[in-house]
Amino acid sequence: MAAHEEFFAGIPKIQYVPDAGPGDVMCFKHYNPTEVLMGRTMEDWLRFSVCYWHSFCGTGADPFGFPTLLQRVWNEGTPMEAAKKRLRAAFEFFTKLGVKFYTFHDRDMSPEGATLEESNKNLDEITDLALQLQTQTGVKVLWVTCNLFAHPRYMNGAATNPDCHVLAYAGAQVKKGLDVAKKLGAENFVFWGGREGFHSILNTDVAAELKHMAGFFKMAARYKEKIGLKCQFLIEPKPKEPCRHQYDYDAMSVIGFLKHHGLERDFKLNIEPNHTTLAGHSYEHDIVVASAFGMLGSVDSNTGSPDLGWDTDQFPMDIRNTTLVMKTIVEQGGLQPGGLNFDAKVRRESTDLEDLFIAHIGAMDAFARGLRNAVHIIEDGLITGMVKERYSSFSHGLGQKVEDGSATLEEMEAFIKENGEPKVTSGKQEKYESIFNHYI
Ligand code: XLS
Ligand code: NI
Ligand code: NI
Repeated sequence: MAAHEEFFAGIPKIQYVPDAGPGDVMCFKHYNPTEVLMGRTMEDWLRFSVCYWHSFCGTGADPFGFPTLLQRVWNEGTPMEAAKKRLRAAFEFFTKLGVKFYTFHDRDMSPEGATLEESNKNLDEITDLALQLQTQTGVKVLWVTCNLFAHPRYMNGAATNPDCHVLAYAGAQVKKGLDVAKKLGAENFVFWGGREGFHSILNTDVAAELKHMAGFFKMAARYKEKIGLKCQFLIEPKPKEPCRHQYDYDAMSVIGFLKHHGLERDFKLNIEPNHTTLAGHSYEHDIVVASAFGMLGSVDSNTGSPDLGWDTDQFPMDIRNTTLVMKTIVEQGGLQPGGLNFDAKVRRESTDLEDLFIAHIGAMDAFARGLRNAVHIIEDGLITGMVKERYSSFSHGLGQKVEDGSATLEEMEAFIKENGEPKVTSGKQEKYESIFNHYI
């Protein structure tokens, strides 16, 4: 292979150095990929993935200011030249970081052309290179998604657009996206409904839009079947931004939508905690809810600043949060074929190239610690035992009949006549919190 420009010169492959000091931020102090915990390697439990759009297309520009991340030389040149440089830079980064998966939108991998045919041709050319780099490095696609929100044609939505012409464009784009997923062996395919929602109820037919969206997903499921694409479909809930109201509000809304339209066998959920907190829930809430329904497919591991109130996509560094997330993931037996995708960007003030490494390493270590803590909690069994005991009245007698759905209101009445008033039982929240803190 011809020698290519090195984008992260001076940065070697990141190593696991457990006894490194507090100031050593260019090594893993907790993430030890080959270490086995509860019968599986850390690498397998965590399935880390780097996202293409923030880490390789982001410039640091925001609605108030110009680009700040000026060291991103891979953004230079014609759009197609930049697309190739960016891909090479990205694979150098994945390899040095030791991450085995990446995620991308069709339009951040290659530029949109003047026509659909031209956009598809660009995508063919760039994904040829992606396939070659995947083969060389062993890095795989965790998921692909189509950008159905940035182009002006999608300003009123894609699958929920009031104009079928726009919906058709989105369909054509998704068809190609699924072909690309097959070509690159993507393990999942994500639908994030960027502009599927509304700003004013006055100009919106909610029932029609939801029906069209369900129909759109059915077309995608049929095409996936037709081309023999094996990946898992995922929907990523988000409550607001860019629309005032987004249809995929949170995990529960999406699960209700999927079940209502008979789509629950075709889809799982990709949960992004920064979206969960925007919906007014706690960080781990939708991870737990999705998992409770057997619908947790993957995680966009990031965090927000609830004090700012928008999708800030920061790297997840909070050990309490990562512990709660990993507890749910381990309890459900892992995330595969999903993973932990860093849908996160360095702050626009974090302008050094090495900050991209520091951010990912810090977040990977935060998740490795979360995993260790979660395994510790689960193996000790103290909290699990207490929760089990709390629900023990459902394991026999009347409780068991409620559990299996055979109980009647007449039996409830007879039970109360015989047993009278229930005794109050402490919820013991502080005890649980105190025990949880012991593991952090
Ligand atoms: C935006 C979403 C987006 C999806 C992919 O808020 O998080 O980045 O993950 O389109
Ligand atoms: Ni996301
Ligand atoms: Ni997001």
